Amino acid sequence: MKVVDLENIDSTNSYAKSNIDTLEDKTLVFARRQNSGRGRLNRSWVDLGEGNLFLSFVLKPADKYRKILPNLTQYLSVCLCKVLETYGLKTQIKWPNDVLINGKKIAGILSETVMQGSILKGLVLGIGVNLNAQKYDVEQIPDRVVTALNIELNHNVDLDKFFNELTDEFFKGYDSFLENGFAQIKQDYIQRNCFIGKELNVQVFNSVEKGLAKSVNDNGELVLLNKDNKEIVLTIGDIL
Ligand code: BT5
Repeated sequence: MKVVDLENIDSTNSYAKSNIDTLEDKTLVFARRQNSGRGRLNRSWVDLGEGNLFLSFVLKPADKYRKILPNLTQYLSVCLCKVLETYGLKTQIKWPNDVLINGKKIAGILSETVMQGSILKGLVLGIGVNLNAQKYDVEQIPDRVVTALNIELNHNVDLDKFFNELTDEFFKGYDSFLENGFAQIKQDYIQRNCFIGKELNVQVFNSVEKGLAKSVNDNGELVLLNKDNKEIVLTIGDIL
């Protein structure tokens, strides 16, 4: 496992994508500061100062594993929960991969594939975790109620230690996850969920699907029951 350790970069995901040809499988692109972090759908990821985690995993799995690649964000969310729990916190997962503490967002995950025609050149799995932030700064983030690990614990957190804990947890089960897919983590995922049994509105591209969250199936998809008791199976979306 190689680490590219950057002082300051626009986005670790952008760096990894631009350098995908020269970066080996399982390289970690890590930056101390990130000035144009990206979320999904052109949203941005705010750098809350020194001591926060900005990391991208560069993964080049064999083509036969292609169908489980979308589940890697869910795998990473479970790994993150396990690490956060070692700090004595209770974690929750909001489908597909939001990790919450006391209902507040502490991390974000962005998965991007790099293709050349129909050939998969690699997958860039980026994660930002708020480890050391000021209360005032997290309150400035729009649209979401946000927290940071130091705020929950009332003391600062060692970034390098957390980096090692998260990457160790990730690679401990990564090879077997490629073989087993979502089934490997289904139980760990479901036991932390905060949405099953609730009436949800889920934004899927330009429409909103409404229904009772029934389950997450073996492919990691969200199963809703609509008002006619019909099942709607969602592969992607944002719970509103
Ligand atoms: C995400 O997008 O949550 C994925 C964020 C991924 C960030 C990492 S950092 C390393 C790597 N390099 C990158 O450039 N990106 C990845 P999304 O679900 O679209 O959520 C974005 C929303 O989260 C924003 O619109 C804000 O409401 C909120 N947000 C922004 N910064 C935040 C922060 N530091 N902590 C918590 N929430 C934040």
